[in-house]
Amino acid sequence: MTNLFDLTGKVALITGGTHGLGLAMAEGLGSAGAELVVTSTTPSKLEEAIKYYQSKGFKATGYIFDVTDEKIAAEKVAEIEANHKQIDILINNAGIIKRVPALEMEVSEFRKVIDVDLTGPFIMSQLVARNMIKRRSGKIINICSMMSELGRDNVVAYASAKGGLKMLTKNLATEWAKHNIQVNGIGPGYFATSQTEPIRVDGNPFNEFIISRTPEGRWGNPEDLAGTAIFLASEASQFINGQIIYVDGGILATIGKPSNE
Ligand code: GCO
Repeated sequence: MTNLFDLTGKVALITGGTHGLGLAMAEGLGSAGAELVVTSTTPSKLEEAIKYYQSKGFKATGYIFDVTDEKIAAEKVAEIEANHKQIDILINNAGIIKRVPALEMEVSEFRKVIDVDLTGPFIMSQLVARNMIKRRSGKIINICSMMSELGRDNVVAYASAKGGLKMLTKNLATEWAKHNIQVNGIGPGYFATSQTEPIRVDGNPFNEFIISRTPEGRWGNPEDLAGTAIFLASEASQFINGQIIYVDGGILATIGKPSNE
């Protein structure tokens, strides 16, 4: 039986793949044989990430551009396809969060989060799908969130974007499955990354809350995501479409339990 999880010969484009969850998923795909193409808007972070991937023996290239700028993104995707044969796998990982009470959030702040976390994945998916459709093959993986399913104080824009990203995933699957493109999502639970650092500090009530709310009793580690990313990027998931796989330590499985248990 061939190795269904082998990504040798595949080109994987990971947006925001310079740190945290993006880096962990990129490293997973690289370890499965994929060539890595990573985007960022921060040259220093990109340079450091590419050096890291190359130190692991992966073929890795970086491109600086903002996924919300459809004109630049179109130029860059064309450049990537010219330089790297084709894009077999797209991981829409780039995202931002703004933690502000809904009543205090500036509309401009709301729009910015929606633009990066939802419009950006739409732009990138549309751009890579054109040649995936011609080749009748492609994998698109959208990085959703617990907030694709649940609300929480102070993340109204992020939750709205991630809820939308879940439905973007289902809708693109509906339209593109007939072209043998699999469009799925990964919903990370609460992971120990720079994005969650402010709410993870010892003594922060939210830190204890998440640990108590997660049946596995811990924050996720970025490497906990690599296997699911490889799975959804590989031949092992050819008949999976429009699904969000939650890698959450069990959070969504439970209502939780009283603190005295
Ligand atoms: C927050 C966290 C979450 C996590 C993740 C959960 O402020 O609630 O940052 O948004 O990052 O998205 O799935």
